[in-house]
Amino acid sequence: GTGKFFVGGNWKCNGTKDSIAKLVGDLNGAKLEDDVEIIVAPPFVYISQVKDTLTAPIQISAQNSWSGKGGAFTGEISAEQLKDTGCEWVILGHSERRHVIGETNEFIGKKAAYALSQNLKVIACVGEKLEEREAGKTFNVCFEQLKAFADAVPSWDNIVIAYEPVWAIGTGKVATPLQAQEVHAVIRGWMGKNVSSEAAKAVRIIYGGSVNGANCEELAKKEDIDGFLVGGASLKGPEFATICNSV
Ligand code: G2H
Repeated sequence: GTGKFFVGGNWKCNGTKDSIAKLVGDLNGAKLEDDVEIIVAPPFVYISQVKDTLTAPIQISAQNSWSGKGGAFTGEISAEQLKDTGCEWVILGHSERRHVIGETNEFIGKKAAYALSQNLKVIACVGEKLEEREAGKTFNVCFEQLKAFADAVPSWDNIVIAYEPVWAIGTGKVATPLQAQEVHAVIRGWMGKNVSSEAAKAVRIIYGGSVNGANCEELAKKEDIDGFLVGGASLKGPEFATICNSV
């Protein structure tokens, strides 16, 4: 894609006030390259703490958002509230929300459209489960997930696509650079056919799933890998900085 290399730290449901203060301190002290766009996604309750203490050139993302305007939706957080607390991004369609919480393609599409309407940028996650890969369905699963986003959103200008094969998430089993590149190229091809050739060229497609300081450099060399979404390794400041600087 055109645009800067993009690295996201998805902290998931981890951290305490103290551990997050330490992590933010490490990020503030890290040397981060200028030619990379970096975001971190803290749990909702720590977003304000991170916003108030982060001095490094890092934007803040949420890990989820409600599918419409706020109101009587107990336990949900609206896109307006995320903007109000200083978030610029939201991660949607993460496999943990799809497969642990049970969010559907359609619901995720609706969330993406609403987030964009409130000027939040979206990290749109797609990826196949192990049995789907083994059954030769990887591309079709990704296409269905992409189509649900495409059907719902007016434009892909403010979307980064994250390809995260479920079998590689938190397992230590990273996709090989070839495996990741293959799917990224196919996703770009799908964008060309189903959205526009301009969007296909411009969109950044980042890889997620057991990325760490040791495997990031080889992955980053691949033509269609435009960055990373990092879980476990993003909880360690120095290692996350290494990943940010991998290109
Ligand atoms: C994939 C990734 C971050 P991890 O979920 O979104 O997590 O790097 O721990 O596999």
